Amino acid sequence: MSLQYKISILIFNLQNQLLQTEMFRYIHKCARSTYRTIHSLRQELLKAQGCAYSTSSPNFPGSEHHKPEWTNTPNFILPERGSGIPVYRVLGDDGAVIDGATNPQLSKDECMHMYETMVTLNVMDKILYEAQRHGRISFYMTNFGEEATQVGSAAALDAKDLIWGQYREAGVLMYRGFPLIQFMHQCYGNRKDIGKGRQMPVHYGAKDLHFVTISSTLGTQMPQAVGSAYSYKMQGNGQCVVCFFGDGAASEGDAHGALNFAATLECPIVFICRNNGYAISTPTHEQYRGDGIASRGVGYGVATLRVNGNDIFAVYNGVKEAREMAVRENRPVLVEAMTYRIGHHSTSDDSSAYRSLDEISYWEQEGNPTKKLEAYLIQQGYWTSEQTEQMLKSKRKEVLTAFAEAENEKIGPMTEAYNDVYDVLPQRIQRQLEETKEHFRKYKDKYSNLDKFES
Ligand SMILES: Cc1ncc(C[n+]2csc(CCOP(=O)(O)OP(=O)(O)O)c2C)c(N)n1
Repeated sequence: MSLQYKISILIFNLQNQLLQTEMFRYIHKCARSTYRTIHSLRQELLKAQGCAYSTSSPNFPGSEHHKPEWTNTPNFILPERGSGIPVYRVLGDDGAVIDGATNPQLSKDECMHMYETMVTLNVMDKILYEAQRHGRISFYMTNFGEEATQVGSAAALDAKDLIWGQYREAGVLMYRGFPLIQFMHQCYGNRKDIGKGRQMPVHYGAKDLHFVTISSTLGTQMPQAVGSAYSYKMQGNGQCVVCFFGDGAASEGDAHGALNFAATLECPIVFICRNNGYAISTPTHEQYRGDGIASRGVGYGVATLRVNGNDIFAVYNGVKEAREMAVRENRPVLVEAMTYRIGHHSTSDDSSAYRSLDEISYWEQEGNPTKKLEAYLIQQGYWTSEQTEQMLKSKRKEVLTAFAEAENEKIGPMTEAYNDVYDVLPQRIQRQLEETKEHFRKYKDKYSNLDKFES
């Protein structure tokens, strides 16, 4: 390259930088003057509404949304005063619709789809839990006790609404039609697993069913869900985003960011908190001291409802209304579903170390969401208890068939551990991949299980 050419490039770059600096200065100037105009227009508007600073009412900008009054006594707001946010219910203990409550009037087919999903989920949980105990899969988490919260929500949503889950929402995915065999492939991490066997069991995901892949780190899905809801708002696609999380995850900093961003950016999102009383061994009284998670929604300016999470119609009505509000008004809504985690936290947990068997059996009997819906179905003449036995038998067969198929499937090729780290395989990772291949060629005889992998 000639010196002359180098100098001309240098001059060109310098000119370019100068131009950019000028441009940025200009853009900044414009933005500042636009902001000043908006600010003074807003002040004019406040004045016109009689909201200018005055001694008759405290019009601080920090409290403009709620228009408080002055008070001459230092009255602290005591959180323990009052009786707590009420729990919305529709079904009584006997499975009949309570007087004055709204029956969602779902058709027999709709009710049966819900019920069948709850029963299948239960059967799948029992089989996969046992499979883990026998060491056939590495890990599992059951959904016992939370079937109505999951299935009732799924039924109330549009099939294209985007779901971000925590890990205990398999019922939502099942209701949307995720095949049993795919649950099994994921838990076995075999070559037919959509996630290519890279994550722990129960970390499902299904692009075609608008269900974002689960990841283990608590709370991270919450601000991400808000971001996608903001994008849905920009697109104006009429869909909303739904974000599930537990009472424990609600203590993460991400939960705060998510609720606050959702409120201030006016995003069409429904947050569904599964308040099941525990975060592993931590009971809710060690998790928080406020009125559950619902009371926080109000603090963020988020429309909030607390429902009986064991009552499928209460969950259905609540989430349906929440969804409509979120889409219609571009606003976040929080639904706190009160329920109970009947199973252990996961297969790595023995919950008898921190809670009594009496407590568990109380919720298994009294709060059982599947039994409650079944009682309703029997009253409607849609179902008989004899049919339950038959259904359990045939679901068991279906689950076991899928289970055996997944168990006999090969694991994907080892090379899959290197793909998808980036969109395109960088050279340095390509080199590692070649080294791994070479390693297995050289030391084939040192490994006893290579036949389980696709080559
Ligand atoms: C950031 C982070 N901290 C801790 C953990 C470990 N952990 C996994 S599940 C869990 C409890 C979550 O409880 P909750 O949100 O109430 O959901 P539940 O299991 O009751 O459905 C914890 C602490 C984690 N996965 N991520």
